Amino acid sequence: MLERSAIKILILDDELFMLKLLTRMLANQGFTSVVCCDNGHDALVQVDNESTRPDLILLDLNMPGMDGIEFVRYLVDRQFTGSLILVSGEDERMLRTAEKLVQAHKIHMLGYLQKPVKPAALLAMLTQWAPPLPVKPSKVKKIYSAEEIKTAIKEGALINYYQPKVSVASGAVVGVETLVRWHHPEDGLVFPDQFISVAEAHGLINDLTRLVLLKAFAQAKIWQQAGFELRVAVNVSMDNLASLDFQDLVVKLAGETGISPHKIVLEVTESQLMGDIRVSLEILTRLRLKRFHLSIDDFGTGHSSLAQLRDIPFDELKIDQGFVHRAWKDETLRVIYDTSLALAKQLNMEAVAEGVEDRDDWDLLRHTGCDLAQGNFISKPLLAEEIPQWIEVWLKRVQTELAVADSVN
Ligand code: G
Ligand code: G
Ligand code: MN
Repeated sequence: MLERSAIKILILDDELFMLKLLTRMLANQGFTSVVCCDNGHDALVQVDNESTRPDLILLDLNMPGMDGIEFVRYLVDRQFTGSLILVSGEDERMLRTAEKLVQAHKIHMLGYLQKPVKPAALLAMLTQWAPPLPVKPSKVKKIYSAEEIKTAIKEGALINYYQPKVSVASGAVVGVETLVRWHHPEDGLVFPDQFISVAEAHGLINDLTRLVLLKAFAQAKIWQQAGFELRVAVNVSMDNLASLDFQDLVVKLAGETGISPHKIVLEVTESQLMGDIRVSLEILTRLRLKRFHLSIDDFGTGHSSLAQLRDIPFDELKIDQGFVHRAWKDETLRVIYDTSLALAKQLNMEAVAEGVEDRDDWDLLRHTGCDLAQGNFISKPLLAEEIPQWIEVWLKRVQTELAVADSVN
C-alpha cells in the first residue's frame, strides 16, 4: 500500500477558496502530494507530464471555460488510468448523472461529494483509493456477419438458456425466460447483443426465432411431463411481427408440441421505430385471443412505452432492470419503479421486476408487492438440464434464508 503522502492528488476547482480548503483537509489526513489548478488547461499539463501525472483528481464540475465534463473527455483521450472524485455544488441528481457519464467513459470513480465538503466524507472516499490495475487490452466485442449467423442457425449452434421467474410473495417458481446464446466453435459463448440486431437487419430473425421457439416449446413439454408447471417466455422481435405467418407459426408449434397457450409468454420489445403497426397489432391481438400471454419487455426504455401499453393487450409488464437494481436507495429510480408497478396493477397486468441482483432489491419487491422477480439474485440464465436441480435448491433457500412463507397468509 502506498503511503498517503506518496499519492499524487490534483485538485481542479476555479474557486481559490475551495482549493485552499481541500488542500488543508487533505494535509490534515496526511495527503501532502497535492497540486492545485484553477483551470482545466493547467490541469491537463500536469496530466500530460509523466512526472506530475496525478493518481487521483478531485474535480469541480462547474467552472468557467473548460467545465468538468469537458475535462473528463480530455482525460479519456489521454487514457487516464487514475481515479476521480467529483466535488460540486450541483444537486444530487446532477452529480449522479455526471458520475454515470464518467463511468461510461470507463474512468475509475471513487464517488462524488457535494459542497460544502465534509472532511469525514472526503476521507471515507480517499481510503477506497487503490493503485490502478495494470491495463488489460479491453476486449472488443466482436459483431458477427450475417453469413456466420446464418450458418449458426443452420447448424443448430444457438442454444437456449432459461432464466427463472419466481413469485415474490410465495417464492414459487412460476416460469422461465428463454435467452438464446451461441456456442461458437472458436469464440465460446456469444451473447445475443452480438448477433440479434444483425439477424434483424439481414432478414434472419424469423429463422432464428423459429429455432428458439421450437426448442423452447419442446423443452416446455419435457418439463411438463416431469411434473414442473413452468410458463415459458420467448423474446419476440418486432421484426417477427411484420408478417401474419408469425402467428400461424406460433399456433402451429404450440399445437404440435401440445403446450397450452397460457403456458407460453411472448416478450415483446420494440427495438426500432415502427412504421405500420397494423400487422403487428393484429398478430398480437389474435395470439392473445388464443390465450397466449403477452409481455411488454424492458418497460420504460426505448420504445417500450406508454403508447404500446395503450395499443396492445399485454398480460405482463417487465420493469427494466435499470429501474429495479438499487431502486431501494435511489430516489429517482424508486419513483420510476413505483410508477411502473402502479401502472401494471391498475391495468391488471402482472408486474415482473428484472435485474434483481441482491437481497436489498428483493426486499424492495416484497415491500412493494411486485408480483414476479427475475435476476441474478434468484438465478442467472441456466441450461435446461440445470433447472430441476436449481428449483430444489431455490425452494430450500426460500424456506431458510428468505423466510418468505412467514408473511404469506
Ligand atoms: O441475457 P442476455 O444478454 O441474454 O439478453 C440480451 C438481450 O437479448 C435481451 O434484451 C433479450 O431480450 C434479447 N434476446 C435474448 N434471446 C432472444 C431471442 O431469442 N430473440 C430475440 N429477438 N431477442 C433475444
Ligand atoms: O429480454 P431482456 O432484455 O429483459 O433480457 C434480460 C437480460 O438481462 C439478459 O441479458 C440477462 O442475461 C440479463 N440479466 C438477467 N438478470 C440480470 C441481473 O440480475 N443483472 C443484470 N445486470 N443483468 C441481468
Ligand atoms: Mn426479455
